[in-house]
Amino acid sequence: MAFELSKLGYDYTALEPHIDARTMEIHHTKHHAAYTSNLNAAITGTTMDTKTIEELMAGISALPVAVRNNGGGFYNHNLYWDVIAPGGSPKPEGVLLSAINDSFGSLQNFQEAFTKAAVTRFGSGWAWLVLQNNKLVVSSTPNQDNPLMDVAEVQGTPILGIDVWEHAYYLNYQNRRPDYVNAFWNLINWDEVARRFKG
Ligand code: MN3
Repeated sequence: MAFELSKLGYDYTALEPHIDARTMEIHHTKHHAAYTSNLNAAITGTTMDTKTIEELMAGISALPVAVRNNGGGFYNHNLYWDVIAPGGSPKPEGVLLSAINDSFGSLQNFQEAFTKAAVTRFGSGWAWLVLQNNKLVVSSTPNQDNPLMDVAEVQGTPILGIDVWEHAYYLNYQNRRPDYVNAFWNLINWDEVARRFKG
């Protein structure tokens, strides 16, 4: 079963000025497309071919590094495109907001923790909001790892993620990763984060 490159629910221009159209187009049609095709190349003709992406992630320690890197890249970008949207959506509410308050004390505390994780992740990687045993935690992972992987320091279900590879922001922000992370708050699709929280 070949994995397919997802279609975005918005145009490449739609996230401007926070994320520019050229970055979006290259990120989706080059980077994400390459992870997808390289993942398919790594699993085709093997017993991995029948697994879901979540099943592959859960057993990643026993799988080839190409599946870790490209399967992670496939999964992570699918999540990333879904948890951002033009104009974002209103702040979290309901059970998600309650869970954020319970776990971090306040929405502001969570935002500070997530921003810190994103800004301080050394080199390429991701920062996450993770559902772990009915609690929310912030983590970060190197490269294309994610919290679904059995090798992750913090394991659980990612419900929000930010790509901090330079390819996600360099054309617009150059070395200014903190500016990109700050802009990300304007784009978060809290409805989608809440949907993932409820599972
Ligand atoms: Mn990326």
